[in-house]
Amino acid sequence: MFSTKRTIVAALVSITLIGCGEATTKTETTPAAPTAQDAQEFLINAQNDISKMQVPAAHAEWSYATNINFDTAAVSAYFNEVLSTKVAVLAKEAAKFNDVEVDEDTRRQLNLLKNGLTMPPPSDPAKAEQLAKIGSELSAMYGSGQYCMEDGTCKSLVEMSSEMATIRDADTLLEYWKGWREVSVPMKPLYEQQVNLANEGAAELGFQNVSELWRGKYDMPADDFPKELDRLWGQVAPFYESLHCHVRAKLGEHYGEELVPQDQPIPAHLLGNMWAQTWGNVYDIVKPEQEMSVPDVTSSLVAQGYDEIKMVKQAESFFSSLGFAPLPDTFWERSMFQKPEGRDVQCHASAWDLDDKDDLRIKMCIQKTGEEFNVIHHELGHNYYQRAYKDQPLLYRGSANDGFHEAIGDTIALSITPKYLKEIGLIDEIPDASNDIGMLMQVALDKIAFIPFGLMVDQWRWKVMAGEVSPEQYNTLWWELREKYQGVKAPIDRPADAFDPGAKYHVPANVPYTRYFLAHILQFQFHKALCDIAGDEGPLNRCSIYNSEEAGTALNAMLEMGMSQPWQNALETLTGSPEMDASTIADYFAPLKTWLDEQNATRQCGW
Ligand code: X8Z
Ligand code: ZN
Repeated sequence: MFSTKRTIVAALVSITLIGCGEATTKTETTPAAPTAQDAQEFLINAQNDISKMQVPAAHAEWSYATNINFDTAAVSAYFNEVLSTKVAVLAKEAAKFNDVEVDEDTRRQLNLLKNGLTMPPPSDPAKAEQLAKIGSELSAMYGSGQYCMEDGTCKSLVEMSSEMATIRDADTLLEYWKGWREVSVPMKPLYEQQVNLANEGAAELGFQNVSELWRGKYDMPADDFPKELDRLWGQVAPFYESLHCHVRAKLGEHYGEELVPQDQPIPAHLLGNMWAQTWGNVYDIVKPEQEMSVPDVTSSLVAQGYDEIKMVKQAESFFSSLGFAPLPDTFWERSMFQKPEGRDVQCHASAWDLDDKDDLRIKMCIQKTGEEFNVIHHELGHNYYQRAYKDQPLLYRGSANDGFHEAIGDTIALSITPKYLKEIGLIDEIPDASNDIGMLMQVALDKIAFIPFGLMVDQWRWKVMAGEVSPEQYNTLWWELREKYQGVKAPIDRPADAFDPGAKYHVPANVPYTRYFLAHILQFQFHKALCDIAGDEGPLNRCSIYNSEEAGTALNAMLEMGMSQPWQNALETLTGSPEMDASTIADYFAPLKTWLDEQNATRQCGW
């Protein structure tokens, strides 16, 4: 749908929702007692209006994200304002048909129009302008952010992130951790204003606040959705706690228990990632003592001279092996694969569909690592999804729910198994089953460690948007949730003016985050379903669907539905069940869970 399409995917979020062009007179002449036919005509006109302006808006946004400066900021803020204002007007008009008896499709499209915006602008033009400007300012603060050290040298987020993956000196890690969080201090007053403005816009659309709007996009009542998340988290939490327990113990051995007390949350700077959201980079510290052969994709990529383009071509060829058409020439001409010299760009990876036809692109500052090889698959998953639903009506051009969009490329990346790596010549030998604990550990450090982070970000935002927490408490609440869900703590006392949520891209960029939590559950369900279809009877962690056109066809059948039906139907189409379910995760990692429980037998777990 228009709102999600460039949002997530393009990760532009706020602008994405920008919607449409010239006002039509048709909608204004709708008779006093509207009919079902009026509703259909209204939807046709609304979608035409939106699609007309979406393309130039997307170009403006692309120009901004790949070249952050005063002028590109002004143009993208302008389009954001105009389009989101138009969508808000149409969303209000859609309410006229609330009591009209219409068919299922019409009702679904009206509803999608009503709740499509992410940060709805108030109808007061000055306030709408203000909201758009704040959005682009926050985004620039993040994209051009850097940390300058005492000796005057400055480091970008990409540089610090890449160093934090391998640095094992706690002082340097702390310096970078702290340094990056200086970028978000000035965001706080803007963020506060933005919450108030978007809440005003949401109220005009009939929502209590932005929290209710965001929670209401999942084909179930907004208040039931958090319960669904609790249920899923309940399925994973015991496994997460086992992993946490082992990782904390090993970090304690490495850094000393004074730095890593064994009855407290883990200090957030020691996990190999700027936000402690994935832990795969500390595999060397937490790996099993018994020697395990685990493919080191980073070394193989480097040894074989892969450059950025070759990494993307390799990812494309996986999709081709499933029967997906190759990416268009324009993808290679127009994408941004590397950080350009001499200008600020938004390095956070994103995938774009600029015209709903075939102008697909990715924007990344690719690092030559196994981690980034996965991110490339993630981004291409968005592009193939976008292409699959491009012929749906505009309001259905989106994923079944936003977690689906985030899950597709990750699902493919779960098929980057030793068998596949050998097939494409990245490794010589497939390690035997005695190495599985090591390999499962490597995957769990990224996928399982992420899950509570994926959950807590919007637990924070929902409370903020609902006004349940005052701005003075924003940062305190952030750390309460980090401790509660992740068992991770700030390594040092946070200053009163800190705004640590702003140091995570999706907060200043207003990209909802629950989608990634859902994606981490869904991708295992998708992987299992596709492995079954591909006829792979081995253990799930060794299954690769590479070269299975049957799996590709089944996947495509779900992708091309877009959001034309409730996500439960889309899920059922691929997996046979309409329920999100984390029990596949338990199956996938079962041997690791047993191993962790043995390791933890004499440890005091929890925090
Ligand atoms: O933002 C992303 C993608 C773009 S949609 C790179 N991800 C989340 C993050 O980086 O925080 C993927 C996993 C979680
Ligand atoms: Zn994504």
